Amino acid sequence: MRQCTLVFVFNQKKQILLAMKKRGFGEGKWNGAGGKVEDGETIIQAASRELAEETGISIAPEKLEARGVLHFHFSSKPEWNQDVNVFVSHGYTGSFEETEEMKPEWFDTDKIPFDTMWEDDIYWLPRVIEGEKVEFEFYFGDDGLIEEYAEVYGG
Ligand code: 6OG
Repeated sequence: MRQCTLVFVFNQKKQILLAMKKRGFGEGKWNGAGGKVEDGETIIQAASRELAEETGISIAPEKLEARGVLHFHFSSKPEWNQDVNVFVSHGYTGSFEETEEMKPEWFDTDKIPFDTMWEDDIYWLPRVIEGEKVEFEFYFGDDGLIEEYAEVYGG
């Protein structure tokens, strides 16, 4: 399965950095920063690179904490199928900026805009924020909504 990354940064006020995706897959949704792992890089190197490209924030790969994997299946668009490797970071260097691809913003963790995010996020993001590691399978139907999902234990 294609490997992708997704990074959530927290600041000293315990706010979470989300970015509005301005184009491409997931356009119009708030999400962490991330993208596809390229040939010749590790998953964690890709996570660090995508975060810098999309938000201007630098976090060394070794400072990213792995928080699990989400397996996404799209029945009518198998080319979208992907494993999304989730990371968090407490603290960062540099300042974030709006880029061509994303508009980043801090949110209080009790005010996360789940209604303008991917439908799956409500199942796992609160647990990642609480410090857990998660693994889920999500199956999306033709209408772009979740048809079925399951938690993977002991993964
Ligand atoms: P690019 O195509 O921009 O990488 N992604 C998802 N994130 C959430 N929260 N839910 C989903 O449910 C997702 N599917 C993909 C992974 C796509 C970015 O979008 C994330 C990548 O960070 C279906 O290179």
